[in-house]
Amino acid sequence: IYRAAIFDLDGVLADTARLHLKAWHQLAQELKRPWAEDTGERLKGLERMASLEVILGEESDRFSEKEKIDLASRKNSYYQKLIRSLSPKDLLPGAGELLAWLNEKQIPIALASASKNAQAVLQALEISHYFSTIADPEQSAPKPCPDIFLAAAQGLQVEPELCVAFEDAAAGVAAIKAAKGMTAVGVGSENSLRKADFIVGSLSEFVPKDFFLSAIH
Ligand code: B16
Ligand code: MG
Repeated sequence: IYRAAIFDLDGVLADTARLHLKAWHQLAQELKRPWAEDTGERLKGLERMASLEVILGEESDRFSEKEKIDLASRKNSYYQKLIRSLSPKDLLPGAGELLAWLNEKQIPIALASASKNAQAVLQALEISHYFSTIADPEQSAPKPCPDIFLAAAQGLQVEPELCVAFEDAAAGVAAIKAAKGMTAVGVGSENSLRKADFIVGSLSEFVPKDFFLSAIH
């Protein structure tokens, strides 16, 4: 029985993975980089500079650090333009219902997203008020390091082994599994999420009353 929930954002709560992908694709085209079929899967959950390395591939060495920072911020400007059109209808299936259920049962909720745009996305989706704490990705080593999930648990003041965390990316599941006994729920296609303790196709398949002890008795 668990006492708190920790969520990844892109690909778990919000249908933004496709927007990240679109922005990277635009940059890749401008750089005339080839676009492999599995690029989307490989980019999931990676922080911005690590994602850029995936896009640059073997041409990475041809760019200076300064040029890479400029390329990453160019991608970010494309992404920020895309997220301006987000609204509550871009919540993924079951996300709004699960957050509302947890909130009603007074089970604390944290965010553990690698995205520096997370606050803007939460606001656009109108779900900011559900979160007791938002772990700061700038203060944590990137996933698959467990840091951001541990920071989220600490922010909630709940032991990691009493937290369930939700992830759509292999790197994120690895981060949860390294977080001192935290339980991982993989959201999405089984293949990339095999290391999770539980796997659901979407959050609408997750049955919260089987996992959480309500703070209200
Ligand atoms: P930003 P998550 C991750 O968010 C995304 O999955 C990943 O595609 C993105 O590159 C990363 O955030 C950084 O985002 O460029 O906005 O800082 O899945 O950890 O919620
Ligand atoms: Mg994600």
